[in-house]
Amino acid sequence: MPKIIVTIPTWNESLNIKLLIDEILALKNKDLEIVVADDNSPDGTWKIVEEISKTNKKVHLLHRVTNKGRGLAGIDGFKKAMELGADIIVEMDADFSHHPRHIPELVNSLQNADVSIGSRFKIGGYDKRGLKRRVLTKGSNAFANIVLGVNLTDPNSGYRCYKREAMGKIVDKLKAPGPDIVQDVIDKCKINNLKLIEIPIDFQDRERGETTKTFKDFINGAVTTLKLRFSR
Ligand SMILES: Nc1nc2c(ncn2[C@@H]2O[C@H](COP(=O)(O)OP(=O)(O)OP(=O)(O)O)[C@@H](O)[C@H]2O)c(=O)[nH]1
Ligand SMILES: [Mg+2]
Repeated sequence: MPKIIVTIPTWNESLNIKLLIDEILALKNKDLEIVVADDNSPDGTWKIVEEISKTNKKVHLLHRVTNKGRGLAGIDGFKKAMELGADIIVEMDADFSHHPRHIPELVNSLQNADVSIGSRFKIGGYDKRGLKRRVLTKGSNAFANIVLGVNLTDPNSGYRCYKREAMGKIVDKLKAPGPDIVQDVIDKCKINNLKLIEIPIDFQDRERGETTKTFKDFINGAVTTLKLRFSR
């Protein structure tokens, strides 16, 4: 069976991370492992993962102490998964917005694609957040589609699944330090002609822990998207 590695970037997710790891392991896939890429979170998220990893060899901690950032941690998580011999790499958030129950479907859909994306807006999917966040995401999605030349219902979704070969083609080219990593990945997929497929997901707002997302992140995402397009 292919080896699946689920990568999770974390910043202050002490209220979520153990629950999430338990849910992922409850999928009972013996070929599945987890890499948590934590930026030395002040709330001790990394200590929780370190403890779990001592008794469960399927759980790996990437304890980052320099270059904090959602994107940089995500890239390091991908590299670690490649090093560990992943055939398939999943990336997801730690706050249960991305529920682990979608992992099997994302993995199975790679039979017809190089990369699969969990979409909040494909028919059958659902975005349970408030109107303001939905409108911002939809606007940002439309912008990414036009500028990067893709046609996806949710190009900004951070719930994704990659074949090893696909990840091998893009990982060394990724540079975005922050949440703009989602657009960077789409740009590299497009440049490398990777086949993308979308799977509807139920997306819910975080219930525990605090948001790190600011309006500045949305602006920065748009600026990065333009820079990516014009540096092709
Ligand atoms: N390693 C690392 N992870 C981060 C950083 N910032 C955010 N994350 C993680 O990236 C994922 C997405 O971040 P969120 O804060 O949930 O961002 P969001 O989903 O856009 O916004 P909310 O859910 O409203 O908070 C979560 O697992 C965070 O813990 C960071 O600087 N470093
Ligand atoms: Mg979130």
